[in-house]
Amino acid sequence: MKLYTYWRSLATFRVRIALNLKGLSYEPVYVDLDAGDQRQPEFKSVNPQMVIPALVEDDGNVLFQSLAILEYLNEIHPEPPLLPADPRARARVRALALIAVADSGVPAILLTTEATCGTRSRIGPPTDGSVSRQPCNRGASS
Ligand SMILES: N[C@@H](CCC(=O)N[C@@H](CS)C(=O)NCC(=O)O)C(=O)O
Repeated sequence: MKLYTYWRSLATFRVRIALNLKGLSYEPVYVDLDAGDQRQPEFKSVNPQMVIPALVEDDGNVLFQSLAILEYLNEIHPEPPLLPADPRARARVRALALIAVADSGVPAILLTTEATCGTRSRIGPPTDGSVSRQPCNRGASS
């Protein structure tokens, strides 16, 4: 298997964790997001969505979207399981996963930051158009 990956990709990190938990070996293929390699034809032919992760099986089958990859890996390699046995616990794990995968835009980051840092006033869309690299100013008051 080949995993298209990059060091700062949280979505790919999820897949790497699952592969490692299940003891599955893979060949990493690095896609330099900072250089824009995800938009090059070589990678676009692997995943037209131009995002990582992409997991390519030995027969050439391409999997994409981290949660779909996790579910697939869990189905073909059930041990150790990625989900708990209890249905309510499974729902909770799925909900937490969906926060990360589906709701990780600015509003979710603001709410998460408020919950963990006690304030949301130190984070928000910068007014100068830049990207904030300061996710949490723990303990700071507004
Ligand atoms: N929902 C997707 C998110 C994939 C995604 O956004 N990947 C980022 C890296 S974490 C990416 O490749 N970004 C490329 C870009 O922004 O051009 C998943 O969970 O797989």
